[in-house]
Amino acid sequence: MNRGIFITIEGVEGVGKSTNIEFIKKYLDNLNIDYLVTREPGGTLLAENIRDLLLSIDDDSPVELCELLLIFSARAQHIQKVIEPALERGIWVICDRFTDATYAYQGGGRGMNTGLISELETMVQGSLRPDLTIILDLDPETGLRRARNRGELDRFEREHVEFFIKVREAYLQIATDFPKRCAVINAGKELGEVSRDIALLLKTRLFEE
Ligand code: Z5A
Repeated sequence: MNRGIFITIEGVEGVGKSTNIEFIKKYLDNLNIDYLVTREPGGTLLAENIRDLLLSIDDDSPVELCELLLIFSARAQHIQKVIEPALERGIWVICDRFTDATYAYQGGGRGMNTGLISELETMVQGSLRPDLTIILDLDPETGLRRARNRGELDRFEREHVEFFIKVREAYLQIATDFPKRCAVINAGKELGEVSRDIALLLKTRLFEE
């Protein structure tokens, strides 16, 4: 049996990941491909509890190193319990954020040492890397406007726009550094156009190579 394909979706706040994952699900349904959709931080009971700790706002918010280690703790659980078993069984995994988010948010946004992130990546993931990473690109002000229409803000959503500008720059740098794995999609277009661009990308990257 062929191993499943591992696809990750990334981008700044409110860029439309959840919306476009719904489109990807329909696309794969039409092709009768077996897949599961999951997210980070999260994807297992324990990892979702860690997510709550990371996003909640209280009097003892995590220091940067604590935040980074919590993210990789959740990831270790998620990989061993959900992602790897699915891929081994030939099931495709569509993941809303993965380690590129750590490079972008903790590395780019917070300015943490990317060498440390890379060491943790190797420790937690071994050789596991996504087969395809879709980076939805949007100016952060538009993304924040979209996201903030939804109501109460979590700990990340309260960051200033300058933080998200650095996050976006880090994502675009990742796309430049890993052109075979990553593709940048302009998420500022009308939703139907974004979906069409994603469909074309999936076709060319996954079914024509
Ligand atoms: N985080 C981290 O720091 N380090 C890590 O390693 C990881 C994560 C893995 C939670 O992530 C936080 O964790 C995240 C970074 C941190 N915080 N931030 N920022 P999350 O992915 O769960 O949270 P999120 O970024 O806040 O996702 P989101 O707000 O759910 O955004 P989205 O899924 O990208 O957007 P959406 O819900 O699909 O769309 C937002 C709205 O825009 C919605 O009303 C749509 O109808 C609308 N939309 C979507 N597309 C369009 C277009 N094309 N035109 C117009 N309107 C649109």
